[in-house]
Amino acid sequence: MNRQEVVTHIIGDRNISPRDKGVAFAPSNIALCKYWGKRDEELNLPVTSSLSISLKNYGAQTELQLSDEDRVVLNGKRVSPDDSFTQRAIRFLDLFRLDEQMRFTLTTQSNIPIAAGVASSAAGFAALVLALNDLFQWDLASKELSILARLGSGSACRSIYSGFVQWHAGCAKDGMDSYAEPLESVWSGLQVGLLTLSDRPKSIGSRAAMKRTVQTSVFYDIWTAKVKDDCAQLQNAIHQKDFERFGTLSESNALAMHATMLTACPPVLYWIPQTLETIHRIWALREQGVDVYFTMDAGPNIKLLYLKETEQTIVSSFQGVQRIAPFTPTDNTVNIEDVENLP
Ligand code: 2P0
Repeated sequence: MNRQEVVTHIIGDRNISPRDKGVAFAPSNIALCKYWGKRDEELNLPVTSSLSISLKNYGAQTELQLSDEDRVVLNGKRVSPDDSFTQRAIRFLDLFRLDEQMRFTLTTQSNIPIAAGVASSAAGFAALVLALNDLFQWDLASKELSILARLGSGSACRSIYSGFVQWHAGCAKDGMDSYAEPLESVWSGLQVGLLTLSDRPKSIGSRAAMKRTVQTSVFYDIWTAKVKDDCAQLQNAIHQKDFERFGTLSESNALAMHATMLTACPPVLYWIPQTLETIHRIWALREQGVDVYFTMDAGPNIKLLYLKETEQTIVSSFQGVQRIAPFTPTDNTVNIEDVENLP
């Protein structure tokens, strides 16, 4: 199956009657057990399962309307049709047009601290799928929405949900068993701290980097075995609220992912000197008895994991840390002041 066939299979013969506009919010997410490598590039099918935490009210608020031409508006500004973001969004929308004339205006407000290396495509594609569901009144189940979001960007399938989320790798060729589901656990004291160490564009995108890793890293098979183990153990640690275990596993998983990149050919290294300096600072704090761990994605920035009771130490030890409380009750909308205050 290709992407179009998956979409047709899911939408089926639903009574399609677009309303004036579709609106939706989706949170960004950070993987604790990472997705790094695909078994199918067209359908974004992963080699392994992964586990993430959604960032509450940090994400993308999207509005989708039928219009006379395709337009993409991001944080109040029209994005050029040549821009890679616009092209990716329009290619995705191509999968859902009812006829050749159908055009869309896609308006997205994002309050994700993009400079901190939090993937914006995950929240963006998840919000777009939810907005399509609203526009066309498909009334799809979360599992189907998750599969559609995956076709836009792999990690977007996790951004359909809040809280802890597991993406099942699946094994079917058409990917119908590769979707995300929320875990029931709530961990109200858990905090995520975003540390922006560099806002420079990365030398290689994650899509190309993961492909190179799968093809050339001699560690890749070891990585897939480790992920299986880490995902299972992380679920236990979350269930038992064992923070030391949770932090140790998340940190180890992120470091192992970077080890597969280092052993790719040519190697991929996202770290900068400040990355290493910060890791040493985190480890020194732990030596002093402060419960703080980290995770990292395809970039040089660091995401701290800590509990509410440690917050004061975190704030005084890491200047400029952006604090996110994934389980604190808030209303699930984008705070426009945050959008305006983005760097
Ligand atoms: C993750 N990352 O699990 C991992 C960890 C980056 C490091 O998912 O090609 O934007 O659209 O499926 O989802 C980033 O990759 O890649 C990612 P595509 P995606 O969050």
